[in-house]
This record gives sequence, structure tokens and C-alpha cells, in this order.
Amino acid sequence: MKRRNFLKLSTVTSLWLLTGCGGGGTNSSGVDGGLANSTNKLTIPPLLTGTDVNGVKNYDLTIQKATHTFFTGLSTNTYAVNGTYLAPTLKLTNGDEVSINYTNKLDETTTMHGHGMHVPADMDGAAHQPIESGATWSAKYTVNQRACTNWYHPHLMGKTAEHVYKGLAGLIIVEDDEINALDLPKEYGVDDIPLILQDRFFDSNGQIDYSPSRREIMMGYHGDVFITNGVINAFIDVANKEVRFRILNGSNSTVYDLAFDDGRTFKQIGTDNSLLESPVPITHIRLSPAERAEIVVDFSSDLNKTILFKDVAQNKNFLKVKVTKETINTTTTPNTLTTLNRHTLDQAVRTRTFSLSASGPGDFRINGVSMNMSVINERVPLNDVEIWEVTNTMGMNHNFHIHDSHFIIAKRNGSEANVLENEKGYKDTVFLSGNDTVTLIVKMTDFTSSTKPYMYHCHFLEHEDAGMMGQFTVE
Ligand SMILES: [Cu+2]
Repeated sequence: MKRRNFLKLSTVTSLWLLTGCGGGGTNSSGVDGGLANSTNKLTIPPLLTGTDVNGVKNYDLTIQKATHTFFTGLSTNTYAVNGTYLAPTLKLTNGDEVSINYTNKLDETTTMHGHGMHVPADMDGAAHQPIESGATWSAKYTVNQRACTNWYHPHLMGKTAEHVYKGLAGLIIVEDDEINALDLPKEYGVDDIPLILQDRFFDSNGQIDYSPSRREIMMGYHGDVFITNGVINAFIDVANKEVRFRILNGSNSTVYDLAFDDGRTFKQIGTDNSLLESPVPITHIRLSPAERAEIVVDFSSDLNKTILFKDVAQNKNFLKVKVTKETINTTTTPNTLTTLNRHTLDQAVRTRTFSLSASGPGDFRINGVSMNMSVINERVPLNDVEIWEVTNTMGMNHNFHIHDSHFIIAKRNGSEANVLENEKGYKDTVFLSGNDTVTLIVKMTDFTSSTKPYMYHCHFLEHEDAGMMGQFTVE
């Protein structure tokens, strides 16, 4: 394991502890020999709103090799979209006609999937829409969903995990009239902050190390360096007001339990694919890979304080929030956010069952079979309300992601009471801890094709690449 020879990594880790406890922004560059700054300003991915071409909003994106500075004085090879790590945030508006144009300047084939986007299967950007080296592929569609925070990432068979790990991921913000009318923090990068949370291993040269062992493919490839928007040990300055964070678990296989170090209560306002009907007060939030949460945190009484946002499961920091600015421009998050059309179990016309299993580290399965690009595993009629019952037959964590559809979690382990208040919005990814069963209400709408499939899969990327995936058509 070459990464365990990365002597300076222990210094980086100790810096986390130093800054995590100190909270004052001490310059520790003398301690680590300049390897990593104790405080690095959080990078905000650039916001692309599209260029109008004959009524179509065009987003031009180049997938490329790059170098990125994770550690002071070290240049790390990455994959990125336009920049040096990760990708711009795409802002889409419900009803807009868009063309998202991806040009692949890598030396290898990849894809770019709009995770959470409700689009025709051939615009999904998943395994059946490869973008060869040198080619351009466009996702063209009319935005047809409610406000939410989605994301885009590669989805090439067997290579998804590695391509995401090297840096290919970005957010897609979908807006609509309803959310724009709410008194929410909405100034991107100022009081509306995107947070892409990841963990990575680096080798002795400071290079990204994607070399999971068979055991790590099974149990999770949990990097020891935490990264927020591509920044290690990040801080942000905010004003003494409500601040909204759009949080993506962008890791390959780590489940985060996120909280603030003072244990404060904050409000979750959105799940993967919608607002919650009312803000849900919580003190921590569990996010498995690919899940998103929008939260609003009230810093109005915190002027000159520093609060840490962290994963309490591993006691590591993702962000140091410094409340340094005074403002009178406040917002008051309303108590009613939206009304959701929640289908009920008794509306369902059939039940499909999905069982997650493995026969070994390289052979993960759903319903006893591994992903096969030429097999359509399920054919789903348009507009039928269905129950999808997903069972994790293993003692370890998984999750389950369905393309195209936005589902409601009706039950966990047979009981509605086990569904958390903050997962009662529309979801596209649901967490299953060992031996869990979740009951989902699913309805496929708008787009049909008997030949072009969508995918469902575990979003622990090593599991997905090892076969825990299947295909369905909507007909
Ligand atoms: Cu899994």
C-alpha cells in the first residue's frame, strides 16, 4: 500500500486535529513544512447559467486532464471539467430547453450522467452514452422537474469509481418559480453555499491514489484526507444571518454523519429531488454516497465565532465557518416550503423486489445477477404507481439509486415510523444499513423507450462497478 508510505499524510491528519480544536485559523505552515495550509479558503465552483442560442440554453463543458493544488507546493494530477478539480455548477430553470455539451479531452472514454435529472433515457448520460476521447456529446432536453440540487458525474461501465475519484463531479441546481418566491438565502457562494464532500487517499508523491484492495471494494474505499469542493481544511467567511448549504456526499463509498461542533440545531429544507414540505429541525444528518441535503443554518447570534462542520462518525472536519461579517440583510426561512404530491402504498398496482447481495468482492449482484449491458432486467409501465421493495441481504451498508424517477420512502424495515422526517421529500437515492429493507413508492412518467434503458444500482461506486446494478425500460 504505497499510500501508507506517505509520511507527510500523518502531518496532514494532525493538522486537521490542530485546526479542528483550535478554531482560530492559526497558521501552522511551520508545523507541516508547508505541505498543507491550516486554513484554505473554500473554493466555490463557478456558476454557469447557460448561453442562449436560439432559445436553447447551452452549457459548454470540457472534460480534461489537469493539475490541482491540494497541498502547498505539490501539483496533483486530476480529471476535471473546465477547471482543475470537480466541475462548474450548472444552474437550470424548470421549463428551460437546454443543451449541455460535453467535450471529452481525456485519453479515454467516459460518460456524463445527470444524477437526479428527469430526462429521456438517451439523454441520461449513463453507461449507454459513452463519450469517446475527442468526441462531444450533448444532453438536450427540456427541464421538467421541481427545484432541487442534483449533480453530474461519469457513469462508464466498470470505470465510474475511478473517474469520479480523479475529480469528475459537479452540481446541477434546478430552480423554479416556487423556490425563487421563498425567503431563503439564495446568493450563490455568499449565503447559498455548495459543499461537495469527499475523502481521498494520496500516495507518497501527493497523487490521488485509486487502488482499492479486494477488501476495500467490499467494505469501502474510505480515504483518510477529507476534501470540500477540492479544498483540504477549508474555511469560509459568512455573515451573521441564515446561510444555506447544498450538501452532496461526493465520496465513493463513505457514509457521513454531519453536524456542527457545537451541536447546534439546523433546518433541513430539501432532500435529493425536492424541498421538504416544512423545514425539519435536526442536529446531524446522515448522507450516503450521492445523497444530497439542503440545510439552513442560523448564524445570527454568532458574530466573530468559528463553527466547525464535520463528520462526527470519523471526527474529521469538512469546513470551518467563520462568522466575520455583520449584515442587516437577513432572511427568514418560512415554516411552509411546498406541497408534495405523495403517492400512497394503496395506489400501487404492483410490487417489484430487489435484493442486494454479493458472492465475493468482485461480484456484486441485484436479484442474483450482476449488471449486464445487454439485459433489460425490468420493464416498467409508464404512469403506474409501483412499490419497489429493496432488501439488503448483507450485514454491510449499501444504498439504492434509481435513474429518472423520484421516489417516496414509505417504510423502512416494514414500518413508516422508521422513515426519518428529513427523508420525506422526493429522493433518488436511499441508504440501507446492514439487512435493511426499504419500501419505495415509484412512478415513471413522461418518457418511454422499449430499447433504451435507465439504471438502478448501489451508489457505493466500487459496488456499482463490481456489478451491483441493473437496467429498466419505461414502456
Ligand atoms: Cu453497495
